[in-house]
Amino acid sequence: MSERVSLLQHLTQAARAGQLDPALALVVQQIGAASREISAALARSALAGVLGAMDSANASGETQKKLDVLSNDAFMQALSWTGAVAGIASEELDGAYRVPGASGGYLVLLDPLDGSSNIDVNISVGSIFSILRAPNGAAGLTDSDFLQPGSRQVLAGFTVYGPATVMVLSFGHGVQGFTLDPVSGEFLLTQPDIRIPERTSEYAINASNQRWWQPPVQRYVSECMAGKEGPRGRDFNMRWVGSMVGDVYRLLTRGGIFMYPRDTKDPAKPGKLRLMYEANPIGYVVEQAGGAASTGYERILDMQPEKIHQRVAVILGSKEEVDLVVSYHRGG
Ligand code: P6P
Repeated sequence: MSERVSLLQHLTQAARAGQLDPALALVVQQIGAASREISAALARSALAGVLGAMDSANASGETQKKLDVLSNDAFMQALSWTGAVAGIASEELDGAYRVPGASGGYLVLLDPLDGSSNIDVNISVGSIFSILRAPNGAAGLTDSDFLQPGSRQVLAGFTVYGPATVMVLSFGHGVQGFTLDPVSGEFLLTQPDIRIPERTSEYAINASNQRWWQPPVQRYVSECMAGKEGPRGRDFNMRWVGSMVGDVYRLLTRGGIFMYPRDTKDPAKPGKLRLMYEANPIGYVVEQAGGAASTGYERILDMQPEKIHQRVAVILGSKEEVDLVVSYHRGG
């Protein structure tokens, strides 16, 4: 069997081709190192005593799981010495962390362990990462330096911890997938060019929120449920993992639309998911794979963030379906 390309080889080739700043190759390698540590901790789970909750809460007041804290620590340790990272923002940190003595020109935003409510029931979870340029380098870094539209991301991706641990990555030249070899500990290129099918017959949404959805989403989902006999003229399937990374990896692989729309359950909340470290990085990857990512009213990557932990409505995946849902939001 031909030798597979490792993550480091892929990053090095991209750097040599002028597609990637060599400093980012080291940062991504370190994201891989943290992902490997988290994957091992998840695999040992109860044996390592890492299940269950802490008696602490994160910046949004959500109870932290032990693995939320372990994962955040793993990324902070892996990234802080690279010299390339000036600051880190994380779902698990109240404000941005300024890396001591850093001279680097990049900012990293993280959801260290997304879907952690699934950990205790052994369902796939993931780490999500987004990288921006530090507008003023490391000098005088403030939280506002992170508040850049998702279109300014230079690199984004996620690691899904499922039956296999897979890192999905983009730095503006398509989307690649790297599978962790548990024997060698290396991430090896297994999907060199991930493309989302434009057409799909599979949607993902938490249907228990149906009574709070806005009319465009009510209409779209009811038409999917009407199937062949309805206006869509074909049957649809539904999936909901309860972990965004799990749903997104599936739609990247076989198509689909993922929705966590704005609803009236809590009118003060514009959505459940976070713009900076969930919607933006996932939206970047989805667009790079030929899909679309919208709030229903605007392209997610065009949004000007106001707060690091702000929430947003998310409708993303196969372009045909996202465009249809957006047209319904526009009264189509
Ligand atoms: P619900 C996990 O908590 C998360 O942020 C996403 O990963 C996931 O898609 C969503 O929330 C699940 O939300 O309301 O179905 O539990």
